[in-house]
Amino acid sequence: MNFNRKILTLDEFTIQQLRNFPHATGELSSLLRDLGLAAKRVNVEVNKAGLVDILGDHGSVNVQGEEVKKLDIFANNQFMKVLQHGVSCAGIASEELDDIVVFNDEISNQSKYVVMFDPLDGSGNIDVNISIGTIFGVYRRLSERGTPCNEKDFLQKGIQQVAAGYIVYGSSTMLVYATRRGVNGFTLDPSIGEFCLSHPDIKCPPVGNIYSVNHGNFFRYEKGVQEYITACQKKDKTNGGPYTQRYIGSMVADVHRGLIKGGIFMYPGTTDKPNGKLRLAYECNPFAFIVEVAGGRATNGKQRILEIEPTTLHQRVPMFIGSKDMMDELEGCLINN
Ligand code: AHM
Repeated sequence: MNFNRKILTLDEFTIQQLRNFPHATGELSSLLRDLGLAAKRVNVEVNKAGLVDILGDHGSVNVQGEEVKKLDIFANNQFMKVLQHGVSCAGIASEELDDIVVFNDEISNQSKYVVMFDPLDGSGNIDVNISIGTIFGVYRRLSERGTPCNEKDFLQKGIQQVAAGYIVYGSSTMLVYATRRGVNGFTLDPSIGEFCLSHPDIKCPPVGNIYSVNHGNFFRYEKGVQEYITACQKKDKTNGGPYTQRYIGSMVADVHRGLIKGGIFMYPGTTDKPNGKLRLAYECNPFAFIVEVAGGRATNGKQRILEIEPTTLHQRVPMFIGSKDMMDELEGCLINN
């Protein structure tokens, strides 16, 4: 057998990281291993989606008033169960569930972390074979260990995250996660069923040439946003333009591209939906954490995403995220209008 010694799996990597912290308990590594396991299970089903009868509307409507696909439910259950059976998570909140789930058993009550996730973001793209993803944020619980976790543990500012990450189920499947120490990306090698380190120490380029926004809403955006979009279109060769517009409609894929290549992703408020569409807890905060650690920025147009005080589990916020210089230019337009 040809053994490639350069390969470092997700588990090996997180264990190596532990060596930098002599007092670490390994709970975060174990949590990341659990999330990786759930991701592999979901990946198998996503890849089979066109073949089996799991594809299509499940018929029910989630707490956001959106149609739920079967794969959403499958993914939700996989992440929830794997975390419940692990030793590091006291409870979860999910886009698919109205309320938090408190695991409340002997082991879980001793666990250090709670996890918030969107099990399958961009699920409208399942039917047409376009990238979708999972997003997660990990918080140290505020409630006392030994007791069940509670809602306060989940209503922490994004800045309190200890780790955040996403999985993109695309042309290949990748898991990217950040701690305060850095952002690292792992590509799933299907031949061995392991996430292998493929993108060490990701840095978001300070500028890119792609802007990503739903153009159909242009006339419903505030003036400053319109001005920035127009500026992207008007750039010429002297300032790296004109920028290219790309919008997959899967935030995970759109922001992932910006993180790797440089770029900006926007989901602004509109005249009819001033808070936009994206959820603070399990869409915006994890990405804001990852992109900031990588050197980029994320705001709601007025305030850093990570500093927004959450009031409810499923609250929505406008989202602007990406390369630092592009975010600075956007803010210039927002302030002037
Ligand atoms: P979802 O929770 O229904 O999957 O919606 C979230 C997705 C994001 O991934 C994406 O950026 C956005 O919705 C696209 O919305 P729109 O079609 O309004 O542009």
